[in-house]
Formats: sequence, C-alpha cells, structure tokens
Amino acid sequence: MNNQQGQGLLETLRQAVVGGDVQRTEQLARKVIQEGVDPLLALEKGLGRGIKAVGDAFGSHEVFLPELILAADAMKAGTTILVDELSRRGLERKPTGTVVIGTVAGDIHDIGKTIVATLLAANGFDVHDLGINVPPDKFVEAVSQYKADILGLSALLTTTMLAQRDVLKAISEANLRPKIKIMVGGAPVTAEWAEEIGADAYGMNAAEAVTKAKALMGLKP
Ligand code: B12
Repeated sequence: MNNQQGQGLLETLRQAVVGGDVQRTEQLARKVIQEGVDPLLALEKGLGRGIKAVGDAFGSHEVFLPELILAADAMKAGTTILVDELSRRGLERKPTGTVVIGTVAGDIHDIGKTIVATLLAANGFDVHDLGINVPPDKFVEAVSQYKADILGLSALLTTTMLAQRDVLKAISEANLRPKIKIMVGGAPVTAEWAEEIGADAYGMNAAEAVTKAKALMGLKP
C-alpha cells in the first residue's frame, strides 16, 4: 500500500468513528494490519482524529451524548484490535521498568490511558493497569505491591485533574514519593499543571509517554 492509499485508509477510519459504525471500524482496523499501515498511526491519525471531532462537536452542542457514546464504542472496538497487535509485537522484549497506571477517581475515560499502557508494554515496560475511577489509596497500594518505578495518572475532565494532585499527596503521605517517578496526562492536562502539582513528567500523547517514561528510567529514547 502506498502512502496515498494509507492516508485514504486513515481518513475512512476517521469517518467510521465519526459515524459511530462499530463493524466498519473493526473491518478497517483489521485492514490497517493486513495492509502494513503502522497501528500507532492509525490510532492517532484515524481513530483519534475521529473521536476528537465528535468530542468537539459534543462540546459545541452540535451532537448529543448518544452520538458521543456510539463514536466512543466504535473507537474502543478499533482500539482493541490495534492495541492487541501492538502488544503482540512487543512481547519478546525484556522489561525496562515497572509502571502502574490508571484513570483517577471520578473519571471513567479509558481509551487514551489504555493506548498509553499498551504502548509502554510494547516498549518493554511491565505495566499494571488499574482501570478507571481509581481512588488514591488503590494507587498507593499498587505502587508498593508491584515496586513500581513509574506511576501514570490519566484525567480527561477539568474537574478530575484535581484528583491527580490528591494521588501525589497520598503517595507522599505513604512515604513513597522518593521511590517513584510520576507522569501525568489526559486531554486537559498540561506541562504547567504537571509542574504545579509536582509531577515528574507530562506526556501529550502515547508516543511522548513512552519517550518520557524511558527518560525517567535514564534510558535513551
Ligand atoms: C470518548 C469520550 C467519552 C466516552 C468515554 C469512553 C471511554 N471508555 O473512555 C463517554 C461517552 C463515556 C464519555 C463520558 C463523559 N464525558 Co467524555 N469525552 C470523550 C471524548 C470525545 C474523547 C476522549 C478520548 O477517548 N480521546 C481519544 C484518546 C486517544 O485521547 P486522550 O484520551 O486525550 O488520550 C491521549 C492523551 O491525552 C494522552 N494521555 C491520556 N492519558 C494519559 C496518561 C498518561 C500518564 C500520559 C503520559 C498521557 C496520557 O495519551 C493518549 C493517547 O495519545 C472527549 C473529547 C476530547 N477532545 O478529549 C470527551 C470529553 C473529555 N468528555 C467530556 C464530558 C463532559 C463527559 C461527561 C461528563 C458527559 C456527561 N454529561 O455525562 C461524561 C463523564 C463521565 C465521567 N465521570 O468520567 C468533556 C470534558 C469537559 C471538561 N473539560 O471537563 C470532553 C472534553 C467533551 C467536550 N468537548 O465537552 N466521554
């Protein structure tokens, strides 16, 4: 498949998510793998662009919650196929570090967090994904249990960004702060916010999350 056909496939993938068409999104995600298009590119430039367009339309009241839910279902279905492929490709690597990751309390968005977790695993990290709506004490427990090197906190709502700060506080109170590097992300999160709450790194997307995680481990990108 040449570059132009690849771009065309990414555009059809974007449209399938916008249309909330689960079956078509799954078919196209399989086609991405068969045709040798980079799954990460398809996640970000195909599925990701689609869901962001619907999110923006939802924000400006051009579409309503049922359409957003359908688009999210299509996005998740396509993500599962591409993420499985990324995991399969990363299987033979040696662990480069241990990561605990989750979406903070009050927040149920998990598509971006799951992509980050998968890409970290595909890059050799041993990843423990705690899921969504995770309270601070669960993060503390998991960091000790798995002797994690890095803690990743995802938040997609401006209100739940505050819960990232609560987790940092709980980690300090449990005297774990010197042992762990903390990385934050999610659409409303910025590098300035990361600095304000005393996190060690901010990742804008899954690729940057991997680069930053490697840097936190003292490894080359
Ligand atoms: C899909 C979606 C949903 C789905 C979630 C499905 C799921 N399983 O995740 C559903 C329909 C359930 C949903 C529900 C709601 N949603 Co919603 N949702 C979205 C939407 C459209 C896309 C999010 C997404 O998946 N993006 C695609 C992924 C790939 O991108 P990402 O999440 O940003 O992740 C990337 C980076 O941020 C980064 N990253 C993410 N996590 C981490 C973690 C680390 C450690 C690092 C380093 C990096 C990193 O890497 C990822 C990969 O590149 C956004 C719009 C938007 N523009 O973000 C609204 C949005 C986030 N939702 C919004 C709202 C308001 C809600 C609801 C409150 C709606 C309601 N009235 O009920 C509920 C919230 C429920 C709750 N308590 O959490 C608002 C938030 C407004 C705000 N600023 O607070 C947004 C911005 C829509 C809008 N424009 O109004 N939502």
